[in-house]
Amino acid sequence: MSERPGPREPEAVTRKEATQLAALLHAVEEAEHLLVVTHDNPDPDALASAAALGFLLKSCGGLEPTLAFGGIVGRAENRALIEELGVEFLRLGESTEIAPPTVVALVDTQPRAGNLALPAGRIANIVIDHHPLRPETAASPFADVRPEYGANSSILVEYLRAAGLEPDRMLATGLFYGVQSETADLGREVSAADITASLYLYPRTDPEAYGRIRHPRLPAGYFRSVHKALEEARRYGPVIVAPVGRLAYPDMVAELADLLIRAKGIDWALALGRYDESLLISVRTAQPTAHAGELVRGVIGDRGSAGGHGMMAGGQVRLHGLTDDEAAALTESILSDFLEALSVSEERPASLIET
Ligand SMILES: [Mn+2]
Repeated sequence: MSERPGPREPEAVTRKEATQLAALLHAVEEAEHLLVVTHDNPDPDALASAAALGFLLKSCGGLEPTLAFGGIVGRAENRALIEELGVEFLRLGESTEIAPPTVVALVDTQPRAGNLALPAGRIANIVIDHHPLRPETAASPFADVRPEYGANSSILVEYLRAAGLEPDRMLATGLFYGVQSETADLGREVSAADITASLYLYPRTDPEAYGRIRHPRLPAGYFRSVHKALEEARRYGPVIVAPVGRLAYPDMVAELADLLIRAKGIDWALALGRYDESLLISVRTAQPTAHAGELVRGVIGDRGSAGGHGMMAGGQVRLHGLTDDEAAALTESILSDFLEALSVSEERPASLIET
């Protein structure tokens, strides 16, 4: 009988992981300060990754990390996550200055990703991400990009283990939630590494804290946006689109896309809405072999920025300086370009909830 490889021992550290860790620590050897930046309006995977890298480089590199992002966190689950993690995040603005001796690390994003508040011209010294590799990342002295990983948090778990560092309950809970939310409970774009990370993390979590993150109380704005999305949602064959107008908070579009992709018979869900001076777009697909990121990049083109994975993606288009009518026209044209790209522009729209 041939030997089959069993499930990987969560505690086993491979030589590759040890080498990666050594290279990462080498990249911060001369550093005095560390700034860990993740993408704007960060999701749980991004927040947990930032907290984990901060903990790692504080413990092994002796650095006092500042964690930061641009935009805001609106989703109640993500706000609860930050609270449970018990770490401070600095909000980066366009005018935020970063002193030169600071080592900048990006997590769950890459240089010039579009939704990143890193000042132009500032090189990221460290990049740890699981989105498709961007050419600009080649300029970073240390880059570890693994698009085959469902969650960036799973990469960070490997670094912690390689360093022999035990995450405390809050960090383990945050990382566990990061992996679960990013992979729809290990059901979307999941890799063996995400499962290994989850098995490692789960016994270290605080189940009550996890419950508080997973099932937070929701503000009225959430219900208003869901109500509006359900009313506005139109089906074009297997595609559902929901233009929701003004958003209560930016990450609401992702929340709505996650909700709408659960509709029976739907292969693609698209939610879009306005926040501040931007049109925000979130896309989900139920097709494991799809290329949602490429689709969104292709449709938005030079009208804005976009990125994502195979089954989830997002983008933003600046509406700055446009009148309400012009903004509405641009939104309509983006919407119809999506329908075109998904070959459903000939379909007759039908309401989701009215029969
Ligand atoms: Mn991620």
